Amino acid sequence: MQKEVNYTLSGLGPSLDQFLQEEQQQFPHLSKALLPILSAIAAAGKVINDVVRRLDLVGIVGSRGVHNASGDEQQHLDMMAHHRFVHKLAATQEVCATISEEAEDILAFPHGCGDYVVALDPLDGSPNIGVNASIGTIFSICQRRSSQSVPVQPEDVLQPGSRQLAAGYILYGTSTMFVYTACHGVHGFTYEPSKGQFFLVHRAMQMPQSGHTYAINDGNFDTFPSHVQRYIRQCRSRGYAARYTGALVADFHRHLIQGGIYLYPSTRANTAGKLRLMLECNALALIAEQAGGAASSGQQAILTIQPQSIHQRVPMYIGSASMVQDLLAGG
Ligand code: FBP
Repeated sequence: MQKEVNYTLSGLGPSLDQFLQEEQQQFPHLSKALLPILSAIAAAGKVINDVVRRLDLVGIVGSRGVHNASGDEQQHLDMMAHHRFVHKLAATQEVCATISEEAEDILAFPHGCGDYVVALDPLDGSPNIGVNASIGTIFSICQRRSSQSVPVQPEDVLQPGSRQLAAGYILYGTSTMFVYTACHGVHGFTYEPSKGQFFLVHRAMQMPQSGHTYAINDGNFDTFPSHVQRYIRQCRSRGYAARYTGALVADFHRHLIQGGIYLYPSTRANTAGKLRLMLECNALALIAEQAGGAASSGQQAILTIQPQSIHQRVPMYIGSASMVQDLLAGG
């Protein structure tokens, strides 16, 4: 009889809320609003996690038969996640507006107060929803630039990634993790359902300077720019592992832990790349740089790009610094 695997939850680290309070005390200049906003995002993530773990049972798999502002086919779970995050953010009274992959325009909250704007990809990796593969949520927090006395302006949301106050993601994987930075390092938390809380498991995460894994949709190889094709051939000749899950958050998280590079270049179908600067790239680029990694569009660092529109797409090469530099050197 195989010995039953026993584990205990003793010695759990601080919960996310406890850690956020500690960080606030350690860095008094951090906005007091970050705690309720990040807690609201985590709370919505717990609800999504609960649904994700029983998707086929609750009958929420499948397409709505419509397309979002980016032209992607909208899944029921996309919209359910969108509404859940927007509702929780509005309730904080700290957020004046959100932008979301699932909404065409700025969603200004009627209460009018709140000094912060949040950019969201409520559900990253939508093609994975119906096949029990990892999916994620990506978020980014900036301070509004216009006065609270006027309605939210486009310049309140169209800010370069370097102006983010905090950013992160939730990974609904084999376990559910919350990873964020408030520009004082990157910290990872694992959700414990029996306690209904995220608990610290990775303090001050550092992305390895190099790695032996690359993530790219090889099906588009023939349409990649020549320098990307050269780099992929180099990875193959070095015996690197190709790991592409179909969810940016899952691929990125692997590289944050083990080192590696994720590439989404321009392709025939997406000549400016597929990923959205405001809703996916900026948040992960801040995490990458805070953890010692790098993120580039091929032309410039992701965090320096001045956005022109909410759903603007950019190519992105993100991960271990030396791997991104190798790619750019061959560019
Ligand atoms: P969504 O936000 O619409 O899911 O698009 C982003 C994404 O799903 C990434 O998570 C993933 O890495 C990529 O698109 C997969 O795209 P493709 O199927 O073109 O390789």
